[in-house]
Amino acid sequence: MTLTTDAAGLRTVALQELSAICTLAEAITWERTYLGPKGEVTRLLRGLGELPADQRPDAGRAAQELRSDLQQRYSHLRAELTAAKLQTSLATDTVDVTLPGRQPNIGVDHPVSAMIEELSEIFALMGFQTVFGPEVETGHYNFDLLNIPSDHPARDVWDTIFIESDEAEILLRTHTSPMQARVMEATTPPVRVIVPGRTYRYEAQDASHEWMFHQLEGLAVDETITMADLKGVLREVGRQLFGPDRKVRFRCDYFPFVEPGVDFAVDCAICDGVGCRVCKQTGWLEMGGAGMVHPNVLRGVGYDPERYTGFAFGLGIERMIMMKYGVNDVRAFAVNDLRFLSQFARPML
Ligand code: 2NL
Repeated sequence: MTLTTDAAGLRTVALQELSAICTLAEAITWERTYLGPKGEVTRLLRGLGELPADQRPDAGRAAQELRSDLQQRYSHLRAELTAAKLQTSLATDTVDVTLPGRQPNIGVDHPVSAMIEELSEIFALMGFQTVFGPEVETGHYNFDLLNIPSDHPARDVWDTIFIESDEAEILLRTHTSPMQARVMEATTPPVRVIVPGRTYRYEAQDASHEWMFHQLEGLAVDETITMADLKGVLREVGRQLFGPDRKVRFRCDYFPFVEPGVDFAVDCAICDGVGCRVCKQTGWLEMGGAGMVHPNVLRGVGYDPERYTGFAFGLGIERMIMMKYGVNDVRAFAVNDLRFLSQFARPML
């Protein structure tokens, strides 16, 4: 068998195989088998040197022709298969650009944050600034300036969480009033602020008691502030929060930092004051306490009680949410269970 026949035989086999190829992968394998460095055509070309000299020119020409012919056919087929593959993916891997996108889960405010935000907006419209203060306080700001003497039961270790210290009396604030005392010390009236934030009590926990909860206290001091301002502001808050038809009730109460003192309640929006589970059949929901700032408190921060008067109030944030949405266990706020928290999702503004 001469090398020319060898070239012809190789062509027949190679072309036969080539005609059966349907995929790019098959084409690449074919190219390696015949045209690659260890391929059949390459082997044929290398064998030329061993032929008798008179046969070399013809055999060489035949082998070169075979190589360039196969190379041409290969690149042609390869281009065809590449184009076909693109056509297939264009037809099947379609993207419908008119479909709505997937909604990313961006989360929602914690109900406590949302309630603080809602109250801040209500008070801002009445001229109150929102300020925040330290959670670690001194007995001076948390008690002394608020007219709570050293023998007052609220100062008892059973109510206050103290921080060990050799110097001053350091504690976790039991209300946000100390920050209001700080604001008064630093400002000349008129003063109109609210202070929302965490407060702490050494307390056994149950459905209505937590050792940490959020309070919002407010304060207005000026030359002509009266009880009528207190009632007007808190009545407006009750209605903004629970609806324009609500009634707000004031009754006498005692707090050492005010005189006179009151508690205030809104008639239950769930039963319209008739009595239900949420208002415990009373028809009223207790919102918090308030009163005219005690002259001792005004004097303590350097204000002249003959010239200035003020009102102050305090309410519990978790309590307010529980009343508004009918939550029956305050402990739910600290658990971070998404089944609870996601119920308070508000549409984004
Ligand atoms: C309640 C009662 C109250 C105040 C807080 C206050 C603050 C200053 C001066 C005078 Cl700086 N008073 N705050 C007054 C009355 C009641 O809170 O039941 N809170 C949840």
